[in-house]
Amino acid sequence: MALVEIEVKDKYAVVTINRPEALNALNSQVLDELNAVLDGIDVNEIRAVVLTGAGEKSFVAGADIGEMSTLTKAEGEAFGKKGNDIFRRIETFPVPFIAAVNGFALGGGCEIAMSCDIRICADSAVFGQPEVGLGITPGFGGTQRLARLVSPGMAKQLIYTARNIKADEAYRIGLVNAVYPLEELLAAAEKLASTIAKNAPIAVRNCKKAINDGLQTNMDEAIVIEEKLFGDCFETEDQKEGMANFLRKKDDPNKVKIVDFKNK
Ligand code: CO8
Repeated sequence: MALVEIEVKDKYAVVTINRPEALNALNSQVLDELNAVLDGIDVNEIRAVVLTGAGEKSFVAGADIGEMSTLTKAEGEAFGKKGNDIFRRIETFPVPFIAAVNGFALGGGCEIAMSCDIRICADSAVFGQPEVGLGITPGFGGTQRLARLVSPGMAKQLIYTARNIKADEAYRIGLVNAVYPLEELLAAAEKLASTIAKNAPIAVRNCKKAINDGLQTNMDEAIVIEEKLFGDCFETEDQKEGMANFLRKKDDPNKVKIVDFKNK
């Protein structure tokens, strides 16, 4: 059985971390399989990805504590880099990722969710960075992404105390965009993915890059990043058809149609 599964749907995919007996904890094999799944995603076919965990209890309960317990300093750093490289791939992947957090999202689980573009969760979800209670720092981007996603003060409080929070608090501090009953979560995530997948893929991709790259720099440089990615959309088939469709609609409302964007 694969530890990471991918199911391709209509222009989007659902990727499932499938190690429920260990609450989907991330060991090296899971990370390698996740990397291979990312290698296999054809962005001409798949325009959004839902990431979730197998079972009803856990999204991802962190990096594998058993595997980490005997690491040397150098091995610890290498393991951190392994996770960071993959999570950074997700963060910069040319299609949006939606984390459907269906339970525990602790340590590396919270961190992989934070590398996704959008997080929604079940009302049973639990988030936290318990690392300092294990004698380590968050090592898959938690110190960086949590401080950027919520406030630095809130990130520091959560990380220093190693306190877990429930879905309602995660929503209140802006860590997730919405909370659903568990049985409705995946459908909600897929609906979001499907909605995104209907829009012009080059434009969506450029929005992701503009937001991500712009947040790393000052406003003067950020608006130049936007200008370039905005300009990059012009002369594409999708831009021409998207705008022509609007203009046809204006002439004759009966001509309204959903544009079948080609990613060209
Ligand atoms: N690693 C390995 N195994 C795990 C993990 C994990 N993170 N979490 C759960 N499991 C396993 C348990 O060992 C258990 O296995 P078994 O049945 O063989 O004993 C099985 O999953 C079920 O777990 P529990 O029996 O503990 O289930 P409970 O419902 O009682 O508790 C909890 C659920 C609260 C989620 C509990 O399992 C728990 O606290 N898990 C650990 C959570 C945690 O601390 N996560 C953070 C890990 S550190 C991390 O992620 C750092 C990331 C950066 C790494 C950088 C590297 C340098």
